[in-house]
Amino acid sequence: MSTFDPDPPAPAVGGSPAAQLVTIKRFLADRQPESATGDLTSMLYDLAVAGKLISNKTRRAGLTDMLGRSGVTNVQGEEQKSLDVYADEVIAGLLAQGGRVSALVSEEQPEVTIFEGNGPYVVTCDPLDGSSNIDANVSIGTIFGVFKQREPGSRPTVDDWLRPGRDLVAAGYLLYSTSTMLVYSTGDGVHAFTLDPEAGEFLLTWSDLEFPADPSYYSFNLAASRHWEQGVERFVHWANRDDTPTMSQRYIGSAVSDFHRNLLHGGIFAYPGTDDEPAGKLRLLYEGAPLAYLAEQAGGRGSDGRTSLLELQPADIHQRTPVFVGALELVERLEEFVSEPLQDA
Ligand code: AHM
Ligand code: MG
Repeated sequence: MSTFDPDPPAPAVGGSPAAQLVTIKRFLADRQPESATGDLTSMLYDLAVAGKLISNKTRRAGLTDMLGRSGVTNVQGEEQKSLDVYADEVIAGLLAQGGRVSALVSEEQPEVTIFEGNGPYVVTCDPLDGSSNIDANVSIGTIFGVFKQREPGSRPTVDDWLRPGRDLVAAGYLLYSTSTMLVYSTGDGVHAFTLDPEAGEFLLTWSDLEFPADPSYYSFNLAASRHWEQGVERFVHWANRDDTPTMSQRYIGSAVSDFHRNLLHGGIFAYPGTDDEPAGKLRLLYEGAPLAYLAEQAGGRGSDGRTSLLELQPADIHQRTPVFVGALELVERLEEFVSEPLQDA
């Protein structure tokens, strides 16, 4: 029988640590293919700027009373904005001004926002994911995915955003935690940057991140386990067994943070469907698909339990999906359990 070690050595990170100071601007410019117009690079830089502003507001949230819900009036008689609303406005404003984006799908908006200028990209985003954690000072994040318009330069149509994640040309997230990080991929690996708040620059921390070989964590909200389908429960039992790789259970309840930790240290993050909500809680276009894109770029996989999240065709911009995303062997193992015949209770 193996013994439980509550304080194991820090697991290895599967990526190349930065050997020198490289700003995100320099990195984006260096990695941009010669044939590229620079539109994608500029748009990613706009998102980095949005991340700086949101990070700044997040850090001051407790001081400026941004924690509450929107609609509250502050002492100056101005209507207070919650951080979710602020983040949504900052991202929409910067992308609109940047001129590279023609449409934005946001968790905060019931409909798609169309921008003037007909930039070639369509962005999907959850401006502030995990925001129910804000009042407890728990880390939160921004998730984004980027599609290229089918006919760049024309007015965007529904076919430009209701499309499978396989069509994404970039995805990433910002993580607002002890430090602020930007992690993104444009299809040539996953790269992570940390914001130096003094310099106001995102500096390269890891390039070409990959899930490490030995996974450390599984991240499921076990309180909901009695409502999952059997295969998901059986996976968790397997993950707990002595003869499987030793993994700890860690669940922050903030998808970006759970995904990020598992990307660095190996693992799987899940938000399964339940008997009440078979599609779960997370949204395909701006949560599931971008995280699955990053996972694939890091050698992993994102799945709804049966099919890659990147193959699913959304029928609605806010469509939900079960999400299992992380190291390849764990997601594939989960899919095996889900596909096995039901066992008697
Ligand atoms: P949100 O988009 O409304 O913030 O909800 C998504 C968040 C995820 O970050 C997190 O994984 C999940 O909700 C946690 O939900 P639960 O508390 O049901 O486990
Ligand atoms: Mg969310």
